[in-house]
Amino acid sequence: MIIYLDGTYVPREEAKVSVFDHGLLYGDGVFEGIRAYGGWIFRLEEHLDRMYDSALTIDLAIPISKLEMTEAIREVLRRNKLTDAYIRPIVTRGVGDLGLDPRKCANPTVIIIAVEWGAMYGDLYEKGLTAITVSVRRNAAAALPPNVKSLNYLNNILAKIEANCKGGDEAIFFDTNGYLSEGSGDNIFVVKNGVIVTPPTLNNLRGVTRNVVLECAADLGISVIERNMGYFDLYSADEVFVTGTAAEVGPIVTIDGRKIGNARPGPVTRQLMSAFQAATRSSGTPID
Ligand code: PXG
Repeated sequence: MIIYLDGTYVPREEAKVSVFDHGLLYGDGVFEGIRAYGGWIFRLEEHLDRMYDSALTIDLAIPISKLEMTEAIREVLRRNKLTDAYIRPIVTRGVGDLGLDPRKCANPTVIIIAVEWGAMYGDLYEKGLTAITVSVRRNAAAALPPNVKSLNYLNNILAKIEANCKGGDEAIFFDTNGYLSEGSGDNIFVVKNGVIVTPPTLNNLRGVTRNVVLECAADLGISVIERNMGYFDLYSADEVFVTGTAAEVGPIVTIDGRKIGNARPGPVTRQLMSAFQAATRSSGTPID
Protein backbone atom coordinates (compact mmCIF):
# COMPACT_ATOMS: atom_id res chain seq x y z
CA MET A 1 0.00 0.00 0.00
CA ILE A 2 1.30 3.41 -1.02
CA ILE A 3 0.35 6.52 0.94
CA TYR A 4 0.74 10.15 -0.05
CA LEU A 5 2.51 12.09 2.71
CA ASP A 6 3.52 15.73 2.22
CA GLY A 7 4.36 15.47 -1.46
CA THR A 8 5.93 12.01 -1.34
CA TYR A 9 4.55 8.53 -2.03
CA VAL A 10 5.67 6.14 0.68
CA PRO A 11 4.94 2.55 1.72
CA ARG A 12 2.43 2.18 4.54
CA GLU A 13 5.19 1.29 7.04
CA GLU A 14 6.92 4.62 6.38
CA ALA A 15 3.77 6.72 6.44
CA LYS A 16 4.19 8.22 9.90
CA VAL A 17 3.55 11.59 11.50
CA SER A 18 5.05 13.21 14.59
CA VAL A 19 3.54 12.76 18.04
CA PHE A 20 3.65 16.58 18.16
CA ASP A 21 1.26 16.87 15.20
CA HIS A 22 -1.79 18.81 16.34
CA GLY A 23 -4.01 16.46 14.35
CA LEU A 24 -3.12 13.89 17.01
CA LEU A 25 -2.76 16.22 20.01
CA TYR A 26 -5.99 18.15 19.48
CA GLY A 27 -7.94 16.66 16.55
CA ASP A 28 -6.97 19.89 14.80
CA GLY A 29 -7.42 19.29 11.08
CA VAL A 30 -9.89 18.30 8.39
CA PHE A 31 -10.57 15.23 6.28
CA GLU A 32 -12.76 13.83 3.54
CA GLY A 33 -14.16 10.44 2.64
CA ILE A 34 -14.47 9.94 -1.12
CA ARG A 35 -15.19 6.92 -3.28
CA ALA A 36 -14.07 5.78 -6.69
CA TYR A 37 -16.26 3.44 -8.73
CA GLY A 38 -15.07 1.56 -11.80
CA GLY A 39 -12.09 3.83 -12.46
CA TRP A 40 -13.89 7.13 -11.82
CA ILE A 41 -13.72 9.28 -8.68
CA PHE A 42 -17.26 10.18 -7.66
CA ARG A 43 -18.08 13.87 -6.99
CA LEU A 44 -14.45 14.71 -6.29
CA GLU A 45 -14.96 18.46 -6.78
CA GLU A 46 -17.76 18.62 -4.22
CA HIS A 47 -15.66 16.72 -1.69
CA LEU A 48 -12.64 18.96 -2.23
CA ASP A 49 -14.80 22.11 -2.06
CA ARG A 50 -16.10 20.91 1.29
CA MET A 51 -12.62 20.06 2.58
CA TYR A 52 -11.19 23.45 1.58
CA ASP A 53 -14.24 25.21 3.06
CA SER A 54 -13.85 23.21 6.29
CA ALA A 55 -10.19 24.29 6.35
CA LEU A 56 -11.15 27.96 5.78
CA THR A 57 -13.56 27.76 8.69
CA ILE A 58 -10.82 26.59 11.04
CA ASP A 59 -8.27 28.99 9.49
CA LEU A 60 -6.11 26.17 8.17
CA ALA A 61 -4.24 26.96 4.94
CA ILE A 62 -4.02 23.75 2.90
CA PRO A 63 -0.54 23.98 1.34
CA ILE A 64 -1.52 22.48 -2.02
CA SER A 65 -4.18 23.60 -4.50
CA LYS A 66 -7.35 21.65 -5.27
CA LEU A 67 -5.80 20.74 -8.60
CA GLU A 68 -2.65 19.41 -6.92
CA MET A 69 -4.83 17.52 -4.43
CA THR A 70 -6.79 16.01 -7.32
CA GLU A 71 -3.58 14.89 -9.05
CA ALA A 72 -2.21 13.42 -5.81
CA ILE A 73 -5.43 11.46 -5.24
CA ARG A 74 -5.34 10.10 -8.79
CA GLU A 75 -1.68 9.15 -8.38
CA VAL A 76 -2.35 7.31 -5.09
CA LEU A 77 -5.10 5.31 -6.79
CA ARG A 78 -2.86 4.50 -9.77
CA ARG A 79 0.10 3.50 -7.60
CA ASN A 80 -2.17 1.17 -5.60
CA LYS A 81 -3.84 -0.14 -8.77
CA LEU A 82 -7.24 0.75 -7.37
CA THR A 83 -10.31 1.37 -9.52
CA ASP A 84 -12.91 0.97 -6.76
CA ALA A 85 -11.76 2.58 -3.58
CA TYR A 86 -12.45 4.56 -0.47
CA ILE A 87 -10.17 7.61 -0.41
CA ARG A 88 -9.27 9.52 2.74
CA PRO A 89 -7.45 12.84 2.30
CA ILE A 90 -6.43 14.36 5.64
CA VAL A 91 -4.89 17.74 6.39
CA THR A 92 -3.69 18.32 9.94
CA ARG A 93 -2.51 21.56 11.53
CA GLY A 94 0.97 20.05 11.50
CA VAL A 95 3.77 19.76 14.03
CA GLY A 96 3.71 22.24 16.91
CA ASP A 97 4.45 22.15 20.60
CA LEU A 98 2.24 20.94 23.45
CA GLY A 99 0.29 24.20 23.53
CA LEU A 100 -2.83 24.44 21.42
CA ASP A 101 -1.93 27.71 19.66
CA PRO A 102 -1.99 26.84 15.94
CA ARG A 103 0.50 29.65 15.19
CA LYS A 104 3.21 27.28 16.43
CA CYS A 105 2.44 24.88 13.59
CA ALA A 106 4.35 26.06 10.54
CA ASN A 107 3.42 23.34 8.05
CA PRO A 108 0.14 21.47 7.76
CA THR A 109 0.56 17.73 7.18
CA VAL A 110 -1.16 16.37 4.05
CA ILE A 111 -2.00 12.66 3.88
CA ILE A 112 -3.94 10.62 1.31
CA ILE A 113 -4.89 7.02 2.04
CA ALA A 114 -6.84 4.84 -0.40
CA VAL A 115 -8.16 1.37 0.33
CA GLU A 116 -10.65 -1.12 -0.99
CA TRP A 117 -13.78 -0.86 1.17
CA GLY A 118 -17.27 -2.08 0.26
CA ALA A 119 -20.42 -0.28 1.42
CA MET A 120 -20.08 0.20 5.18
CA TYR A 121 -23.13 -1.79 6.32
CA GLY A 122 -22.14 -4.96 4.46
CA ASP A 123 -25.06 -7.36 4.09
CA LEU A 124 -27.59 -5.07 5.81
CA TYR A 125 -28.82 -3.28 2.67
CA GLU A 126 -31.31 -6.00 1.76
CA LYS A 127 -32.55 -6.55 5.29
CA GLY A 128 -32.29 -2.96 6.49
CA LEU A 129 -30.53 -1.36 9.45
CA THR A 130 -31.63 -0.94 13.03
CA ALA A 131 -31.11 2.54 14.46
CA ILE A 132 -31.08 4.04 17.93
CA THR A 133 -31.81 7.65 18.79
CA VAL A 134 -28.99 8.61 21.12
CA SER A 135 -28.94 10.85 24.17
CA VAL A 136 -25.71 12.51 23.02
CA ARG A 137 -26.63 15.70 21.13
CA ARG A 138 -25.02 16.72 17.85
CA ASN A 139 -22.43 19.48 18.34
CA ALA A 140 -24.19 22.83 18.38
CA ALA A 141 -23.45 24.79 15.20
CA ALA A 142 -22.48 27.75 17.38
CA ALA A 143 -19.83 25.63 19.13
CA LEU A 144 -18.30 23.38 16.46
CA PRO A 145 -20.28 23.52 13.21
CA PRO A 146 -21.20 20.02 12.00
CA ASN A 147 -20.53 21.40 8.50
CA VAL A 148 -16.82 21.26 9.28
CA LYS A 149 -15.59 17.74 8.58
CA SER A 150 -12.89 18.01 11.21
CA LEU A 151 -10.57 15.42 12.69
CA ASN A 152 -12.47 15.86 15.92
CA TYR A 153 -15.10 13.13 15.61
CA LEU A 154 -15.60 12.40 19.30
CA ASN A 155 -19.20 13.63 19.18
CA ASN A 156 -19.91 11.09 16.44
CA ILE A 157 -17.94 8.34 18.17
CA LEU A 158 -19.89 8.87 21.42
CA ALA A 159 -23.11 8.47 19.42
CA LYS A 160 -21.78 5.30 17.78
CA ILE A 161 -20.76 3.88 21.18
CA GLU A 162 -24.26 4.53 22.52
CA ALA A 163 -25.82 2.79 19.50
CA ASN A 164 -23.39 -0.12 19.91
CA CYS A 165 -24.27 -0.48 23.60
CA LYS A 166 -27.97 -0.42 22.81
CA GLY A 167 -27.66 -2.88 19.93
CA GLY A 168 -28.27 -0.57 16.96
CA ASP A 169 -26.45 -0.57 13.62
CA GLU A 170 -26.48 3.23 13.48
CA ALA A 171 -27.03 6.15 15.83
CA ILE A 172 -29.51 8.95 15.13
CA PHE A 173 -28.62 12.36 16.55
CA PHE A 174 -30.93 15.16 17.64
CA ASP A 175 -29.42 18.62 18.07
CA THR A 176 -29.42 20.75 21.22
CA ASN A 177 -32.86 22.13 20.25
CA GLY A 178 -34.36 18.67 19.91
CA TYR A 179 -34.42 18.78 16.11
CA LEU A 180 -33.45 15.73 14.09
CA SER A 181 -29.85 16.13 12.91
CA GLU A 182 -28.19 13.11 11.23
CA GLY A 183 -26.61 9.72 11.79
CA SER A 184 -23.12 9.26 13.27
CA GLY A 185 -21.64 9.21 9.76
CA ASP A 186 -24.53 9.81 7.40
CA ASN A 187 -27.42 12.16 6.64
CA ILE A 188 -30.99 11.18 7.40
CA PHE A 189 -34.20 11.19 5.35
CA VAL A 190 -37.80 10.42 6.25
CA VAL A 191 -40.45 9.36 3.72
CA LYS A 192 -44.07 10.15 4.56
CA ASN A 193 -47.01 9.81 2.15
CA GLY A 194 -44.65 9.65 -0.83
CA VAL A 195 -42.78 12.84 0.11
CA ILE A 196 -39.13 12.87 1.21
CA VAL A 197 -38.33 15.07 4.19
CA THR A 198 -34.81 15.84 5.35
CA PRO A 199 -33.41 18.32 7.91
CA PRO A 200 -31.79 21.57 6.71
CA THR A 201 -28.00 21.43 6.90
CA LEU A 202 -27.10 23.86 9.66
CA ASN A 203 -27.06 21.15 12.33
CA ASN A 204 -25.47 18.39 10.26
CA LEU A 205 -22.85 17.77 7.58
CA ARG A 206 -23.73 18.95 4.07
CA GLY A 207 -23.42 15.48 2.66
CA VAL A 208 -22.29 14.98 -0.90
CA THR A 209 -24.38 11.80 -1.06
CA ARG A 210 -27.32 13.75 0.36
CA ASN A 211 -27.05 16.10 -2.63
CA VAL A 212 -26.82 13.24 -5.09
CA VAL A 213 -29.90 11.61 -3.57
CA LEU A 214 -31.80 14.91 -3.79
CA GLU A 215 -30.86 15.08 -7.49
CA CYS A 216 -32.01 11.47 -7.97
CA ALA A 217 -35.32 12.27 -6.24
CA ALA A 218 -35.85 15.27 -8.55
CA ASP A 219 -35.11 13.08 -11.60
CA LEU A 220 -37.61 10.50 -10.37
CA GLY A 221 -40.25 13.18 -9.75
CA ILE A 222 -40.37 12.54 -6.00
CA SER A 223 -41.10 15.66 -3.92
CA VAL A 224 -38.55 16.70 -1.31
CA ILE A 225 -39.06 19.06 1.62
CA GLU A 226 -36.28 20.38 3.84
CA ARG A 227 -37.57 21.13 7.32
CA ASN A 228 -36.85 20.57 10.97
CA MET A 229 -38.25 17.37 12.44
CA GLY A 230 -38.63 15.80 15.85
CA TYR A 231 -38.97 12.20 16.99
CA PHE A 232 -42.66 12.30 16.06
CA ASP A 233 -41.57 12.41 12.41
CA LEU A 234 -39.22 9.46 12.89
CA TYR A 235 -41.58 7.11 14.68
CA SER A 236 -44.48 7.90 12.35
CA ALA A 237 -42.45 7.65 9.13
CA ASP A 238 -43.33 5.28 6.29
CA GLU A 239 -39.63 4.88 5.49
CA VAL A 240 -36.35 6.18 6.88
CA PHE A 241 -32.95 5.96 5.21
CA VAL A 242 -29.45 7.36 5.66
CA THR A 243 -26.90 8.47 3.07
CA GLY A 244 -23.14 8.83 3.07
CA THR A 245 -20.03 8.12 1.07
CA ALA A 246 -19.19 5.18 3.30
CA ALA A 247 -22.80 4.09 3.88
CA GLU A 248 -24.17 4.92 0.38
CA VAL A 249 -27.99 4.64 0.75
CA GLY A 250 -28.96 2.58 3.80
CA PRO A 251 -32.55 1.69 4.69
CA ILE A 252 -33.46 1.99 8.39
CA VAL A 253 -36.16 -0.50 9.34
CA THR A 254 -36.40 -0.12 13.10
CA ILE A 255 -35.72 2.83 15.40
CA ASP A 256 -35.41 2.24 19.15
CA GLY A 257 -36.98 -1.17 18.59
CA ARG A 258 -40.05 0.26 16.86
CA LYS A 259 -40.91 -0.85 13.36
CA ILE A 260 -40.73 1.75 10.61
CA GLY A 261 -43.43 0.98 8.05
CA ASN A 262 -43.48 -2.80 7.70
CA ALA A 263 -39.86 -3.05 8.90
CA ARG A 264 -38.57 -3.78 5.37
CA PRO A 265 -36.71 -1.42 3.04
CA GLY A 266 -39.52 0.62 1.47
CA PRO A 267 -40.30 1.38 -2.19
CA VAL A 268 -39.00 4.98 -2.25
CA THR A 269 -35.78 3.94 -0.50
CA ARG A 270 -35.28 1.09 -2.96
CA GLN A 271 -35.83 3.40 -5.92
CA LEU A 272 -33.23 5.79 -4.57
CA MET A 273 -30.78 2.97 -3.81
CA SER A 274 -30.82 1.94 -7.47
CA ALA A 275 -30.79 5.51 -8.77
CA PHE A 276 -27.79 6.24 -6.55
CA GLN A 277 -26.02 3.09 -7.74
CA ALA A 278 -26.59 4.15 -11.34
CA ALA A 279 -25.31 7.69 -10.63
CA THR A 280 -22.05 6.37 -9.19
CA ARG A 281 -21.41 4.39 -12.37
CA SER A 282 -22.15 7.18 -14.83
CA SER A 283 -19.98 10.14 -13.87
CA GLY A 284 -16.79 11.24 -12.19
CA THR A 285 -13.15 12.26 -12.50
CA PRO A 286 -11.15 9.60 -14.38
CA ILE A 287 -8.31 7.99 -12.43
CA ASP A 288 -6.19 7.42 -15.57
N1 PXG B 1 -22.71 13.16 8.32
C1 PXG B 1 -21.54 12.90 8.91
C2 PXG B 1 -21.34 13.25 10.32
C3 PXG B 1 -20.52 12.31 8.16
O1 PXG B 1 -19.34 12.07 8.74
C4 PXG B 1 -21.99 12.24 6.25
C5 PXG B 1 -22.95 12.85 7.02
C6 PXG B 1 -22.27 11.96 4.82
O2 PXG B 1 -21.56 12.84 3.99
P1 PXG B 1 -21.11 12.41 2.53
O3 PXG B 1 -20.52 13.65 1.96
O4 PXG B 1 -20.12 11.33 2.67
O5 PXG B 1 -22.33 11.99 1.83
C7 PXG B 1 -20.75 11.97 6.82
C8 PXG B 1 -19.67 11.34 6.01
C9 PXG B 1 -16.24 6.87 8.27
C10 PXG B 1 -16.80 7.72 7.23
O6 PXG B 1 -15.02 6.72 8.25
C11 PXG B 1 -17.73 8.69 7.53
C12 PXG B 1 -18.18 9.49 6.51
C13 PXG B 1 -17.79 9.34 5.24
C14 PXG B 1 -16.90 8.36 4.97
C15 PXG B 1 -16.39 7.54 5.97
O7 PXG B 1 -17.00 6.31 9.07
N2 PXG B 1 -19.02 10.42 6.85
